[in-house]
Amino acid sequence: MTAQQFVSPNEIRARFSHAMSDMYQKEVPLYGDLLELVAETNRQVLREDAALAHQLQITGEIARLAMERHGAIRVGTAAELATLRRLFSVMGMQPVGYYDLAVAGVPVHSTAFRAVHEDALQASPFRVFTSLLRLELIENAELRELAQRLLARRRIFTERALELIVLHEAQGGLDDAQAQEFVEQALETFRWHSKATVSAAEYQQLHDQHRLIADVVAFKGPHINHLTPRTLDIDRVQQAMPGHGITPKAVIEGPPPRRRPILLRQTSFKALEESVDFVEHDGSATAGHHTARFGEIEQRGVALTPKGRALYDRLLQATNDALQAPPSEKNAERYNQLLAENFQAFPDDYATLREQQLAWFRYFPTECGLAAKESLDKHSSLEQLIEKEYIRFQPLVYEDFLPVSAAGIFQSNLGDSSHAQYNAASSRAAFEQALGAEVIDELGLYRQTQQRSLAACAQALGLSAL
Ligand code: OOG
Ligand code: NI
Repeated sequence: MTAQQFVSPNEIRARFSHAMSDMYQKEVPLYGDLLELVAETNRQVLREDAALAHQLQITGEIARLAMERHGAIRVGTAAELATLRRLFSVMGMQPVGYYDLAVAGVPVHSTAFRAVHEDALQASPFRVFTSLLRLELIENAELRELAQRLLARRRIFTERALELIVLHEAQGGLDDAQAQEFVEQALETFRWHSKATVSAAEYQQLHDQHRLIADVVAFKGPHINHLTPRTLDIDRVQQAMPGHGITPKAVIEGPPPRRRPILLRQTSFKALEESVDFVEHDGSATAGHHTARFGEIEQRGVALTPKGRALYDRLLQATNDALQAPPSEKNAERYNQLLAENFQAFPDDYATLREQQLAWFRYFPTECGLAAKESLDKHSSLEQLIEKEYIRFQPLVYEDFLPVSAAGIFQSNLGDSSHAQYNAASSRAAFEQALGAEVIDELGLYRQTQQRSLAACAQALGLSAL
């Protein structure tokens, strides 16, 4: 088979993302309502804010906005995680970043599977936040063994999905029919199963240890627990949610509202109580409930350099220290006020963010730069070319997640009562061993994208380098 006959990983990812969204819409109808609300709000914002519309046109984000989603799943074993890595690889998704959530009282550590090159992200920005349960954090030995037994027994991938992964690895791609079948088969892993694999009593035991443990261990597979569209104005959607029968959590995670958004802001609506059947040891079924799946929206802003990220982390920490309690409904107003006050120290215009090297940018040659190509001083610096308006810069969008925010999203769906304490050391090496690969450093990816945009400018303007 020649490479020409293979469907590109970008195309498989786009098809999968679409299929996943269709499936989740059927499973959780409220998600469909949320999609409509977000799409309508995005249209309004683009109508009102011509400058933003122009910016998204130049960066290309306008074309991906309507299809942009992230999902989240939780798995229980190293083997499950390692096979997921191979499954996502068929779709051109690689593990980026390490997130330790144990420090925030959630017994998991995570990575995000996503495309890594700006062209691939443009084709389909679909990402999946993927968490591995840290069974070693279950103190009760008996319960830990029960969890291990249950996990060892289950098979979360279909036989055909596994075959197609192997085929992809052997021949270097999938043809159209194989790609189609792969999408259908891969989707099965993420489907919701209302029939649990445990008895009602076992479920209760797992649940009492931590709700998350029951969610991971008591079911056939790692059901997708939310799918998140990207909005251009999260405050507006948050305010409109109750009018559409959707109740959001008390505070928006991440930075405060700004003129120039940075990183990521997120809010979710509470997990739904769903009917499930537990399986008793005599084979009979017991009706019960489980809460797992929820909805979330996000607003993405410019990615930060290590210096910018350090400033962000410091200001967020100062806010939480001043609040002296986890943000909740009770202290939401004060939290928002403290957050806004603290973040006044974070410059809020792109020129300063760039000058102070707090954020990443992409550079583009302008019309007049291209027109002046022949007469350009070949030794011009980037700053001179920007000054002359031969080159302009646009924010490079943040493609990743934030550990404190992710913990807040987990917590809001596990109930505020489950603020556990774990003292275990962060364990990136153990995570990578389970994954069977190292996670990619996201900062390197942003640096490369910025660098490629400079190289493209130099080439377009006939300069040897920039
Ligand atoms: C993942 C929660 C984190 C986000 O967007 O930060 C997350 C989960 O609940 O499994 O999705
Ligand atoms: Ni999420």
